[in-house]
Amino acid sequence: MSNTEFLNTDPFDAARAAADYIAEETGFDSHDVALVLGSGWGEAADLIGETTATLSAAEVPGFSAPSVVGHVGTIRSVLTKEGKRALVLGARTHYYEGKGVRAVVHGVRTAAAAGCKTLVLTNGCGGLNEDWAPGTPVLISDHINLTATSPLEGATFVDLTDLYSSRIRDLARQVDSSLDQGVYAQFTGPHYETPAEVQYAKRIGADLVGMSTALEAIAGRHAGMEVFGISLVTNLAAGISPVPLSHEEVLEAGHAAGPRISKLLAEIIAKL
Ligand code: 8IG
Repeated sequence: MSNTEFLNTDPFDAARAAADYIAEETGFDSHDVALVLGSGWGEAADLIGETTATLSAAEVPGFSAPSVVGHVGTIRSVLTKEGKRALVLGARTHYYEGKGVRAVVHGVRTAAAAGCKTLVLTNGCGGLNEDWAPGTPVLISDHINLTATSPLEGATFVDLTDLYSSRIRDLARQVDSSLDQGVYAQFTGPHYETPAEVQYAKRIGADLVGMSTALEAIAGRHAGMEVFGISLVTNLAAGISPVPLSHEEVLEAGHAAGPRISKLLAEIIAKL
């Protein structure tokens, strides 16, 4: 069976297989908190603690190498100063890769199977609020799933009230009281929005637009984890800013904000 064919079987069996592999390779049967690092957040793992094992994502059952420049294809086991075990997923599969929703949430399900009780989702995204300069971190308070799909299959009716833990958002604001929060709309991408779509997102209540996170958060809640989401606004969304978007600009904003947001994330995780 090839590495990703695992996902054609039961997705929870696939997650179990991946978690077993991770336990074997890292030497730890259980992890406490999972972190998914999105655009701009790649350096964060270094400040969280000591990396005790680094796996290439492509070697772990059901995972594949990332297809986006700026995304890191590793899975790391990190020991925090507080003695927590963090599983750092540098390799997110995006819906636009066309591998299906099971592949998108495989990392989240693997984290749950590895014992993680907390799921920290980070991303780079577009901002609708002009006060948020590129490089501004924003807490996710809720989401709007515009992908027209779900990671859940069958009659799986999961409540998503307070999906994004208000407890952890409060902890984050203890670290930095200036943190704003907003509603994240997940588009499928990979194209950025048109200005009209950005206006639509604004009218239906979105503050942030991106191509990840919502599907993962749903899978995380379904798996019983406490979910925390934080976005890095790397660009003003199309039409909000007078200049066109570019992936280079996104990488640059992420890079510039890197040290500050990494420290922020490390301090939040220390408080969990
Ligand atoms: I980074 O402006 C990043 N990701 N959909 N729109 C969407 N995704 C993004 C954006 C953006 N910026």
